[in-house]
Amino acid sequence: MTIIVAGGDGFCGWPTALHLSDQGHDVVIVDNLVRRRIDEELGSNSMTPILSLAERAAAWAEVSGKQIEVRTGDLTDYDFVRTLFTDIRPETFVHFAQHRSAPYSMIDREHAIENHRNNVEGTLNVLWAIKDHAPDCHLVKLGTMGEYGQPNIDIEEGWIEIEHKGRTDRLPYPKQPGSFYHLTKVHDSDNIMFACRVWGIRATDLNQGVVYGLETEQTRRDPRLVNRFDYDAVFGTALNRFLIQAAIGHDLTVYGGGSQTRGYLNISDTVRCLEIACANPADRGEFRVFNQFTEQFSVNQLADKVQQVARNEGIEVGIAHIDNPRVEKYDHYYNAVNTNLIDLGLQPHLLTDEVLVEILDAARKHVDRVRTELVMPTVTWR
Ligand code: NAD
Ligand code: USQ
Repeated sequence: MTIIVAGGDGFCGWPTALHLSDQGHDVVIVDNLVRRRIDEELGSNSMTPILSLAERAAAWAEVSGKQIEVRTGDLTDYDFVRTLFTDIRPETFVHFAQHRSAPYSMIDREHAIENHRNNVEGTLNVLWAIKDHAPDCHLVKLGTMGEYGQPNIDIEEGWIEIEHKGRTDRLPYPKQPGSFYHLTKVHDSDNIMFACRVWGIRATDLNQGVVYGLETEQTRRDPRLVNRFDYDAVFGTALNRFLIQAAIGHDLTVYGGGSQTRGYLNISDTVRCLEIACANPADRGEFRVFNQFTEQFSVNQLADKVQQVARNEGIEVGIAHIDNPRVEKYDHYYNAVNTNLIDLGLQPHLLTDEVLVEILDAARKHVDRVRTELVMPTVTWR
């Protein structure tokens, strides 16, 4: 299959591109490298030293004997997107290429608008290019579990049967996202659903939970293939941040009460979920939603696990309950369905102590690269 992986220089996109290439697909990475520029804007860096995208792709060719073509360009530039589709004629378009940080979208008005412009406009360009130039192409789009918020009922996979005044319908599940970033994903889902209904496009919306981990089977093959590893308060995510904090001897930064519960998954499962979605395309006109996470944890549970595993490794680390920079629910009900990917063959890598130790060990190798002033949050929701 010819697959474009847009956002293929990022944390999820790079290992996914390698995994799909390893499976024998013809993979083309598309990325405008904005994430590397945002690192410069924030004075931040990946904890692991990552090569340039061209050097990474060359290293993969050397290690695997397989070529990944790289195209540098911006999904908000329609001429670029149209040319991609007319040149490459992809059978699948995997879309990771967005600004993905909730705190980044909450910095100020300019960042909120840029977040919406980048994410919503990029997806609209892809939809129009599919309609006009590759109508059979399967769009595999990364959404987020955060689209749903934390309702006081079970979270279904995209749709819910509603009975109202004696009539019933299967309707899109209500959305209550927690940041302007998460809102961009809601707008994308609506736009994609509309395009499927009106133009007959085939699409899968992967509502992914928080991803943890660093390496996958392919990135482990050579140090030059290492994945990026974010630890700062803007792009770093909960569990990875806690493991890195343990490695550098920083108290674990639990925001507020710590009972906030989310769905989580290992990066090794992300790449497998993408493989499954690509191999089992949606039908023409079908807008399909998969909830892509494997386990649910509260922030307190994650902090306790990390503290315990660090202790077993000889590291004493405290847990700090700091003022929550965000506005979010505590002690809420959370029970989300995630059966679609499992039914298609996903075998989850669960969060065992061994998994935690591997990530902790990786973090311990690079402690000298951490800029400690980036660890505490500075962006607030209020
Ligand atoms: P990332 O920031 O590491 O990677 C995103 C990549 O997209 C970057 O390389 C960036 O340069 C590129 N990009 C952004 N805008 C672009 C544009 N307009 N044109 C071309 N390239 C562009 O993020 P990630 O963690 O790999 O996340 C990938 C996707 O998965 C995002 O859509 C994100 O919302 C979603 N997701 C991530 C997580 C997570 O925990 N990391 C969880 C759920 C969903
Ligand atoms: N949290 C802490 N301490 C920290 C960091 C986070 O307590 O140091 C808490 C947050 O308050 C929140 C939870 O951990 O309750 C998750 O926060 P996060 O930063 O790990 O994740 P989030 O902002 O939701 O965003 C990440 C990715 C985003 C993706 C989302 C999936 O950056 O791209 O969409 O996870 S989900 O959460 O399912 O929406």
